[in-house]
This record gives sequence, C-alpha cells and structure tokens, in this order.
Amino acid sequence: MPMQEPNEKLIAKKEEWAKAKRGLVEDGVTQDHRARAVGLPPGQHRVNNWPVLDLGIHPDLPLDQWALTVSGLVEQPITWTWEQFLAQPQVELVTDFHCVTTWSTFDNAWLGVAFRHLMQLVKPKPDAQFVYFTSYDNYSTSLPLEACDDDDVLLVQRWNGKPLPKEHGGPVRVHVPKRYAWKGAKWVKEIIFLENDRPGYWEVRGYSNTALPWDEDRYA
Ligand SMILES: Nc1nc2c(c(=O)[nH]1)N[C@H]1C(S)=C(S)[C@@H](COP(=O)(O)O)O[C@H]1N2
Ligand SMILES: [Mo]
Repeated sequence: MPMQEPNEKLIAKKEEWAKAKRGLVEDGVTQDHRARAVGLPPGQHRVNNWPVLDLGIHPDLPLDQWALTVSGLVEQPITWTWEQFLAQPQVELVTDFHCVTTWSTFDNAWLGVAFRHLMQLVKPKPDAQFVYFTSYDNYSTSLPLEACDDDDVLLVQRWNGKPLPKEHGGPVRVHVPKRYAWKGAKWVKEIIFLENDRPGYWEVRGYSNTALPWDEDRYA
C-alpha cells in the first residue's frame, strides 16, 4: 500500500480558515472576522458585482459639510466632522453582504470605525435598548442595541482599498454583516439611542424587523 501523504493543501486552507475566524489580532485590527457561518445563507445567490439599491437619491455630501451626530440616551452625545471621524481608530474587516432581494457579495474588505468604539465614547445609558439610524436621503432603519454591540458592526468609509463610492453610501455608511443589508444605513447622518424601537423606512413597509439572513427572515 502506498504511504498516505498528508493533504498539505487542505491543511493550509484549514489553517487559513481557522486564522480568519480567530478575529482580533494583537494590534487590535480585526482581520477577516467571521462570527457566523461562511457561505451562502438560504435562498441567496452570489453575485460578483455590487448592485446599487436605494430610494434613488444619492445625496451630494462635500466632506467639509459632512457630519455624523450621535444622540439620545447616551452620557456623551457627539458630532463628528469628517476630520474627527478619520481621527478615530479605523478597523479593517472582511465580510459578506447579503441583500434581502437574494443577492450576496463575498469578501468585501471594509475600513471604518467600530460601532463598539462609538459606544465607548458616547456611553449608552442603561435604558437604551434600540438604535435608530437616519440618512442624508431621509432613509431610516433601526436595530436592537445588542445587534449593534458586536465587533463586526462598522461605520464604513473605505471598501476594497478605495473611498466608499457615493452610490454605496459614501462618505460613510453602516454595515451590520449578520443582518440583511437594508439594516445598514447608507449616507448615515444620525445615530440615536432609544428606549423603544422606532421602525424605519422598510420596517414599516413589510420587511422583517429581525432581518436575519441565516434564518431567511425576509418579510414580516
Ligand atoms: N440611506 C439609505 N440606506 C440604505 C438604503 C437606502 O435607500 N438609503 N437602502 C437599503 C437597502 S434596501 C439595501 S439592499 C442596501 C443596498 O446597499 P448598496 O446599494 O450599497 O448595495 O442599502 C440599504 N441602506
Ligand atoms: Mo434591499
């Protein structure tokens, strides 16, 4: 019988996956962090382009006029100018992006400010249970605070090494990898911590409020 050779290629691949799933590395930069299953959630198909989906308004936001306000049930409300936003620690993350209309894009490399960093600064009060996002195109969406209080939730400003394109929500959008993409506000303008849920644009138009791709939880 021939000697069995270890499958070096497979082992290397598995090591790579294990490393990818480890998440936080020493210097605090998140690399390819995946807290949930990798692959295609039920009912999704993979696309290689990145479709644009929104209300049809792409607001013009010169960087010197852009601002992000964080308010509501927090100890320290803040408003960031573009310079102040860039002065925050910028975290790298590679995740998939699942749209409720069934397309997914894989391995997007994001750069932005971690939601948890924001939480450390503003200090949500104990009765804050929900987060409501508004956008410069008048879109809105909401999430339970516990869905935002996760190490893969980012305020994204760069995608695959370039500034986040305007049609995808630049200068800054929210990305919540464990939810369908409509929970991530493009052109984010305000983040408001609330005691009670305040349904946003699609939440009042029949989309599932929980929006969990792995549960195929699309419509309410
Ligand atoms: N401000 C804003 N954010 C938004 C939307 C929108 O219309 N306006 N659409 C949502 C929906 S329904 C989806 S599927 C994703 C699409 O993001 P993309 O256009 O970058 O693919 O953005 C979400 N965030
Ligand atoms: Mo969507």
